[in-house]
Parts: sequence; C-alpha cells; structure tokens
Amino acid sequence: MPTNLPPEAMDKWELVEAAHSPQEKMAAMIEFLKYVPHHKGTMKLRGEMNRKISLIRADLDKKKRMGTGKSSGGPKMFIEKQGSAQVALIGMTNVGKSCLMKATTNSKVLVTPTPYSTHEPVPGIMTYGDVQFQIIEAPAVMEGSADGRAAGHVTLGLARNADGVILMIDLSRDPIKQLELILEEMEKSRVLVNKPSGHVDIERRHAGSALRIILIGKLLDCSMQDVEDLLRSYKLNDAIVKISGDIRLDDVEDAIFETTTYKPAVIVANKLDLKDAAANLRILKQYVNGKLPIIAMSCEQKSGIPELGKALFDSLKVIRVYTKDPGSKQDTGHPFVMKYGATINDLAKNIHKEMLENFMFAMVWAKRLPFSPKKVGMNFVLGDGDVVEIHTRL
Ligand SMILES: Nc1nc2c(ncn2[C@@H]2O[C@H](COP(=O)(O)OP(=O)(O)OP(=O)(O)O)[C@@H](O)[C@H]2O)c(=O)[nH]1
Ligand SMILES: [Mg+2]
Repeated sequence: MPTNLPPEAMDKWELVEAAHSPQEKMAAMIEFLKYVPHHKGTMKLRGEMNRKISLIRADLDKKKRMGTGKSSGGPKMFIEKQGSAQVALIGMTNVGKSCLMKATTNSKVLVTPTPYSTHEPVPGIMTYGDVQFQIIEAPAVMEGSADGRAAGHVTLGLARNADGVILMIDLSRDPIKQLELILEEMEKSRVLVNKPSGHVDIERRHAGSALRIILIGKLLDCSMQDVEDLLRSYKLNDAIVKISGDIRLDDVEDAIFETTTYKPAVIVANKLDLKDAAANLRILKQYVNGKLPIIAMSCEQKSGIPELGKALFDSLKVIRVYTKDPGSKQDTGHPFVMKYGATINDLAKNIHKEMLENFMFAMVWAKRLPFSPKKVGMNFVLGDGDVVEIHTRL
C-alpha cells in the first residue's frame, strides 16, 4: 500500500533526517506527522513514527527525572557493538537466558529460578572459532512487551538494533505458545524474522557524496528511475542504496522510514535434559517446519554450544577474510569478519582509509579459485576463508 505523501511531508522528512539531537529529531517527527494524511497506506508509517516519538520522549523524561546527567540511569537500550556481530537473546522468563550467557560468554550473570531476575541488558562475548559474537541477554519478553510493559521497549529495541536474534524456548513448557508470543511481540514492533523475498539497505552518506543505487535483485512494480525519483523526493541525495531480491516500490519507502526490519534468527530450544523435552522438541520442529534453524541444547549440562556457534555464523551470513602483508609467508591469523558479498574495496576500507586511497591491486588465495593466488581489483567479491594481500602505491 503506497503512502502517497504530499510534497510538504517530504520536505519535513528532510528535517527529520538532518536532526542532530533527540530533541530536534522528536520535534521534526511531530512536525512531519502533521503532513502525513490519514489513510490505510500511511497506517504503518504513522504507527512507527508515533512509536519512535514515544521512545525518545520516554528517554528524555527519564533523563530529566534523573537530573541532567548523560546516562539515564534506567536500562540501556543500545549497547555499543563489540565483536563481529551483535545478537540479542530474547525469550520469556526462566527459559535459561542467563544460564546460556554463563555457559557461552565471559559475562557475570545471575542464574536463578526466581522469575524476571534479569532487569537490564547484559552483554557478553561468545567465541566461535576465530569469530567473536556479542550476545546480549534482554530482559524477559512477555505479553504486552511491545506496548512497553516491564522493560518491553528495551527488549524489543535491542532486537531491532542487533544484527541477529536468538529466540530462546524452554522445552519443559509449551514450546509453540512461547514462540508465538515472542514473534507476536516482535511483529508488533515491526521486527520480523521470516526471511523477506528481498531487502533494501540504505546507507546515508555525507552531503556531496551522491546517490548510488546498486540493484542485485529485481524490481517488481517499478523502474530504477522510479526508485531514484522516490529517494530524491525524500531528499535522499547522498546515500548508497543496495537492493537485493524481489522488491516493490513500497519496500523502498519502508526502508526510508526504517519501519520494518528483518533479523536473522536462530531458535534455541533449551533444557533438553528435562522430562518431556524430547517430545516438545518434536512438536516445535514440526511447527517451525524448517523455516528457522533450531538448536536443541541444555545450558545446564553445556550441550549444544558448538552447534549454536555454527548456526549463528551461518544465519548472520558472515565471512572470515584473512590478510597478509606482501612478502610475508603467513596470514595474521586474525580474520576480518565481514558481511557476505563484501568486496576487496570493503576490506581495504576496513583496514585503513589510506589503503583504499593508494590501492593498486590485491592477490587472493582461495580454495574456490582454479589458481591461487589470483590478481584482482577492488570489486572482487570475497568468500569465507579467503587470504588477501593488498598492494598499495606506498
Ligand atoms: N534442567 C535445566 N535447567 C535449566 C537449564 N537452563 C537453565 N535452567 C534453570 O532455569 C532457571 C532459570 O534460568 P535463568 O538462566 O536464570 O533464566 P532466564 O531466562 O535468564 O530468566 P530471567 O532473566 O529471570 O527472566 C534456573 O533455575 C536454571 O538453573 C537447562 O538447560 N536445564
Ligand atoms: Mg536472566
């Protein structure tokens, strides 16, 4: 359903994009909403804007109550990313989230049969091979989380901000009820886990860097020109827009407003050691029907941990790229962990700006190549396990 916004609304959106502080952003969003007409096509947008406004307002109120200090004193919704990817650990109370943190990460957590004992997000680093994942235990999800019950906004905000989610289920209780409840609350917050048929990724750039649209997929109901016109109508003139899979013009607009996000998800079915667990696991598998990976484990007995690492690695679609200095025989042993589809250009940018500016060519060693090393340019698409030697003018 298209939003068909009037030009005034689009002008106002530019001010939202340009806002520097949360106060400015909130004021600009309120102003923008005045120009968004009420009809079915704008329902999702209005809902999302109102949700964002209420989040900012709640945060500002809390800061005011706590004095003028920078930290709000309440639970932090955003945790600075560490490691190669951030994964939010979401589940109802007592399913064993803290127990999983204790078994897989370096974090200090309280494992207890007392319900709702984790009130604040707790981060920890989980190592899988030479990749580090940052796992964040979120306060338990419950019915009403999406409406802000308990620390619901924190929990769902963490899911929205993370690169992926673990949906944790207690196999000694009804698994379908738990999964449905989690997915429903997430869906109300427009955080979806089912794989979309396509994806639009907008990376905003500084003024003057121009608009680049990269199409890897198919446009179903529009042309490239329509996409460009839409982006420009929202004054998105400096951005890299990557379109993959099957996409409609609506999806591009969705991405501009960041209304819906899709997260790769892994289901952890915990407490496999308990009575009824095996039967409930069968029920869960039948219900999920292969749509999401399910890792059965017992955090208490520390079983299933390597399988979880592998499932996260696969679902987050990351690759490990090893670098070596020209002339040296060995790679550094510490990979750059990058997104599937990353190129030599992305790698060079990751290493150093100068590397990019003075780039001449790269040599790549990879099993999938008929001959290694191969001399390649900036646009060479990297694969997991590739070893790269970058040659620069310096
Ligand atoms: N039998 C069994 N018990 C487990 C397992 N994992 C966790 N538990 C128990 O389940 C209870 C709750 O565990 P926690 O890890 O605190 O649960 P949580 O999901 O963090 O709960 P809150 O943060 O309080 O919402 C504790 O008594 C754990 O010992 C498991 O694999 N098997
Ligand atoms: Mg806990």
